[in-house]
Parts: sequence; C-alpha cells; structure tokens
Amino acid sequence: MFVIGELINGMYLSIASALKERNKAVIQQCALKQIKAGADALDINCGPHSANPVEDMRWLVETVQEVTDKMLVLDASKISVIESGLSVIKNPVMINSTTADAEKLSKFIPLALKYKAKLIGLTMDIKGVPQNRDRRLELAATIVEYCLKEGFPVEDLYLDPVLLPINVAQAQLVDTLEAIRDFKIINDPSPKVVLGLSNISQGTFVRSLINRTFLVMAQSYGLDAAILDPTDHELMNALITAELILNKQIYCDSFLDAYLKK
Ligand code: THG
Repeated sequence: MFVIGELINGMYLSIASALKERNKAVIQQCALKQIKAGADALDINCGPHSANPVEDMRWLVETVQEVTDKMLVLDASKISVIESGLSVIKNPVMINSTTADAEKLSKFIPLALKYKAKLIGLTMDIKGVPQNRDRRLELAATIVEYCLKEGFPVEDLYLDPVLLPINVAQAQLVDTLEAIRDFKIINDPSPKVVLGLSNISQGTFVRSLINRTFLVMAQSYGLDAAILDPTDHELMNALITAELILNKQIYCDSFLDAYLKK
C-alpha cells in the first residue's frame, strides 16, 4: 500500500495558522512525523481558508522539500494552485486531482506529462459524484481513455472513486469497494486506485475504528494507495497486517516493526 500522509492540510487549525504565520518548524515537524510513522508521500493542501492559495502552495512545497525527498501530492482543485507548487518542485510529484470533465482533463494531463507527475483522477464530473456503479465506471473509463489518447502512462494514473462519509452515504460504501475492482480491469496496464480514507468517518464518534475497518476491506478489493493519517498506530498496524494476509509482505514474527523500518 502506498501511504500518503494527510496531515499537511489547512483544514487543521494548527496547519492553517502555521501557514498564515509562515512558521516553517510546524510544517516540517508535521512532515517528518508522518514519514517516521510510515508515510511514502505527503499530501499538501492549503485548506479552505487560505487567503492566497497560489502563494501558500509554493511556500508549503519549498518548506517541506527542505526536510524530505519523499513524493509530494499537490492537493487543490484549481490548476493555478497546482501550477504554483509545480513551479518549485524538486521531489517526485503527484497531482491531486482532475475530474472526468474534458475541460479539466485537457489541462491537467498535459501538465502531468510536462512535470512527469503521477495524476489522481476523481470519478466525478460537473454533476457531482455518481450514485451508481455503472456511471462511476463510465467516468473512470473516460479518464483512462483521455490518458491513452494523450500518451499519459495509465500505470501512473490513480483513480479515486470518492469516498463519502458513512453518515451521509452508507448505502454507497459497498459500491465504492466494488469500484476498486471495476477500475482495475479497465486497461492493461491497469490504472491504480486511491482513496481519501478519513472522509468515511467525518462527523462520526469512532473515527479510527471506522477508518481501519474500511481500509482493510478496501485492501482486499485491491486498493493501491490511500490518503490517511499515518500517525494513527492502530490504523497502520491494521494496514500492515492486511498486507501480510494478502501476501504482499513476507511474514516474520516482528512484522509490525519490520515494515516501518523498510
Ligand atoms: N480524495 C483525494 N484527495 C483528498 C480527499 C479525497 N484530499 C483531501 C481529503 N479527501 C483527504 N484528506 C483529509 C484530511 C483530513 C480529514 C479528512 C480527509 C479530516 N479532518 C478532520 C475533520 O474534518 O474532522 C479535521 C479535524 C481537525 O480540524 O482537527 O477528517 O477523498 N484524491
């Protein structure tokens, strides 16, 4: 499982204020603690209250790159914000994200090609997140088709079926799991599948339990990557144990320690 740390997000008050005050130490500590906990990459999101996301994204990318070479996942819906992060990028990079709308695909795919970036494609469009399995698959196929047409490597595409909170869309969660399996047979080479895990438990009281239960289920359907809180030890332990059971890691008695020291 490719683990993308979610904690550098202006949605968190401590990050929002560090961003406002240009407090490098808070951001860099947040980066390092996620890597120590097992993150392979870091999501970078200015959050909903940023007054100047174009400048904030650039500053965040520069600040995080001072302390790590890990992949940065530039998380914004506006292309100008993504471009600003890309303008100073040195680390490996992933763009988060395009939708299935032609207007977005026609801009994000050339940008990903230019920067040799991986790309997240949300299987939603201007009309929102589809309510049924067929439409989700149709949007996934639209994104894959566009990549093939533009010469973007499909194995660098991460499709995201868009996980909704359990207290909002409980009946759609099984569909979301099925989507993982559906997406992976669209093409050979197969696109990858990613999820924003913590979405599922927003507004609930037992967040960690819901997150880790859904994660291991999604792993069994073939999930490749997840944006999650790697400092949640119970979550990471469940993730690692599921990888053993799915035969993705070799068993040893100290497997929990061994995995994080990989
Ligand atoms: N798909 C893709 N990218 C994404 C998402 C996705 N990026 C953003 C988001 N979803 C994933 N990241 C988070 C980060 C934090 C939370 C949820 C998803 C979260 N935050 C607390 C909350 O809202 O309750 C904040 C608590 C606090 O303020 O302290 O849950 O789906 N491609």
